[in-house]
Amino acid sequence: MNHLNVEEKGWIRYNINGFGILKEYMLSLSKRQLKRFATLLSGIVRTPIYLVLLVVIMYMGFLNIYLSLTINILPVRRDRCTGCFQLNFTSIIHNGNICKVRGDNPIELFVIIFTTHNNIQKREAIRATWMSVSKNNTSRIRYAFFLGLSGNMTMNKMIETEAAIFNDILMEDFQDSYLNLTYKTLMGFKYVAKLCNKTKYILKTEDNMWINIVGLQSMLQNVTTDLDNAVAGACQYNAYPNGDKDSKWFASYQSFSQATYPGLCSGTGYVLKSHVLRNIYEVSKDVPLSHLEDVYISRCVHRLGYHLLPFPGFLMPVTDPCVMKSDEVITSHEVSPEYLKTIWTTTCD
Ligand SMILES: *[C@@H]1O[C@H](CO)[C@@H](O)[C@H](O)[C@H]1NC(C)=O
Ligand SMILES: *[C@@H]1O[C@H](CO)[C@@H](O)[C@H](O)[C@H]1NC(C)=O
Ligand SMILES: *[C@@H]1O[C@H](CO)[C@@H](O)[C@H](O)[C@H]1NC(C)=O
Ligand SMILES: *[C@@H]1O[C@H](CO)[C@@H](O)[C@H](O)[C@H]1NC(C)=O
Ligand SMILES: *[C@@H]1O[C@H](CO)[C@@H](O)[C@H](O)[C@H]1NC(C)=O
Ligand SMILES: *[C@@H]1O[C@H](CO)[C@@H](O)[C@H](O)[C@H]1NC(C)=O
Ligand SMILES: CC(=O)N[C@H]1CO[C@H](CO)[C@@H](O)[C@@H]1O
Repeated sequence: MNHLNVEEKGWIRYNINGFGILKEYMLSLSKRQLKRFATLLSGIVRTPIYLVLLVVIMYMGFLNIYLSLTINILPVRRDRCTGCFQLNFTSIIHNGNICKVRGDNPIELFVIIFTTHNNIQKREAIRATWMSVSKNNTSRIRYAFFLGLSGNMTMNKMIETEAAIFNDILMEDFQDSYLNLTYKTLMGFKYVAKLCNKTKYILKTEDNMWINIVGLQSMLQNVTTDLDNAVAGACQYNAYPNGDKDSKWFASYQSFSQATYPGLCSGTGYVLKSHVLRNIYEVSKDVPLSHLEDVYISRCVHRLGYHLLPFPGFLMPVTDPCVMKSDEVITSHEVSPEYLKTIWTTTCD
């Protein structure tokens, strides 16, 4: 499967170095544009304009400014494709009952929680605190933990045992790893689209989060129609691809060819309506893989003509338990299992 669906593209890289600044720019051109650029350049070389250019360059040399150009051709990722990204992983732990409702009582919120094998205490704390409102998946709020396979069969067995006790874990047969998070996202979206399609809202989050469900419900009352064509959360419009090879968020120019991402909503917590999720799931087949799941979702959102809706309260710093339970905080990142319990048991006025 060629999920990246690459095509060849030309790159012009130019550096400006002077006045103590070093700037590097990359310009992406299709092969045809590159050819035209080359023709233009050779045209210039044959005319007196070339002299002018030379003078400019010399002048800059005098001022200690260097300009350098490199041109190369690299394979880059296409923005769209037809049916190139159809995941067909198999379910190892399945549970079609989580969203079963008695009578005509629709589910208000389904929470997709990313987890991984070792995070037993995190799952335990979430069940005991903010997700206890699901009343073991019988209330109008439901949830499931999502993960892939570990290379360690003992760990997979432990998850199966845990899943048999709590009935709240789903596992598919892709390798569970950071670079496979987009698979996990689409696994969650598929579950909701296929087996939880009567849900009004969906929150996608992770197992190291504090989620203020009461605050979230208050927010959802405030933004109900805004969410008809949007995904809301800790969203930003301008995010730059991380060029640092040692970073967890590194994205090579090949995997992402524009200078900026089309914005993104942090994968630590975003909300959307059921039909928006379903449409993202459907369009994902035509959007080549990006291993950064929040970037991937943003691409699908843009492809559908939807937008990102930044909302206050998402991804707030960890603070006083009573602030964590107020409307000021909807999600908070890297909250320990112990602190989740502290927040949960603190009584506030
Ligand atoms: C999944 O799809 C790939 C190609 O897209 C195919 O080669 C493979 O056999 C499929 N696997 C299953 C389990 O259907
Ligand atoms: C939920 O299920 C767990 C284990 O199955 C049980 O210990 C707990 O009491 C149940 N909670 C509710 C609210 O039913
Ligand atoms: C597999 O996981 C188990 C349980 O966490 C651990 O005790 C064991 O050392 C692991 N084995 C390997 C080869 O990593
Ligand atoms: C992602 O999952 C696939 C399917 O299990 C596996 O082949 C691949 O090696 C995984 N990639 C990473 C980076 O873990
Ligand atoms: C909606 O979910 C039910 C199971 O809850 C499933 O039988 C049905 O096929 C789903 N509908 C769609 C359009 O996926
Ligand atoms: C929703 O709106 C009400 C009334 O304006 C406000 O008091 C409340 O804090 C808002 N909720 C959130 C989560 O922003
Ligand atoms: C924790 C827990 O008990 N979860 C419930 C989730 O939903 C299933 C339905 O599949 C119930 O059987 C579980 O009890």
